[in-house]
Amino acid sequence: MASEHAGTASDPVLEPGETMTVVVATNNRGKLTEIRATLDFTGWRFVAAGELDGEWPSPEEDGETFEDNARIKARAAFERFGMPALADDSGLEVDALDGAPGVYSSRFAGPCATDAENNSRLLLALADVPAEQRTARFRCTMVLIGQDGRETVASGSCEGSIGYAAAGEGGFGYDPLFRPDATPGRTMAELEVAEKNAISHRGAALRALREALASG
Ligand code: ITT
Repeated sequence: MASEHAGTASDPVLEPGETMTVVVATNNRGKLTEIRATLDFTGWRFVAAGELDGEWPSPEEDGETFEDNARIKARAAFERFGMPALADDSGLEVDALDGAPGVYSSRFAGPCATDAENNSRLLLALADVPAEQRTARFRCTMVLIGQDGRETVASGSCEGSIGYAAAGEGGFGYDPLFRPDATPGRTMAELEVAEKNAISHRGAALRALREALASG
């Protein structure tokens, strides 16, 4: 199952009928779809940085943790657009690979690797690893910077294992290879967006973020 925790809350909760526009500092359409599909953010409008500024020149993600990198992206968008900004940094940790690819998940097969190339590299790296040792988890950390510049940080994870072949057309990234413990017999790519959000690292982080804002 997904697990979640949140850092310090900083932003006010919206009054009924109010709308808040939040720029999402991502070029990843899959992330944006999942963030927009979450039902926990009534009154929030999520706009991709690229929708405000053509190609969003994502800053260099040279942090050592998901939180470092989420903060780098959120700060860059907050400073560029002067409005509340949300960033998601996420990745896959494979136990048999000592936690790799981790923060390097999007570039596991090289700097401009496609999802298909990353998945091939992962299958190759695990070629000799038996089923019971193919445990893994997705992690996601969200950093939200409010209009006043203060941060709220929230994280989530999702336990599962890596299969032997891709299955499913949904989601993005490693979803066709990732078999969540919560959905036996199906990969993450075989779930509808709402099903994925209900069990995923990103869904968990979004719920934790919402709770942190509501209790702050
Ligand atoms: P932005 O930085 O523009 O948001 P990105 O794809 O480069 O997009 P990250 O640096 O956070 O984002 O890298 C996340 C990578 O981890 C992503 O490209 C996938 O390879 C993997 N990943 C994260 N969440 C995933 C998910 O829900 N399903 C499958 N793969 C995921």
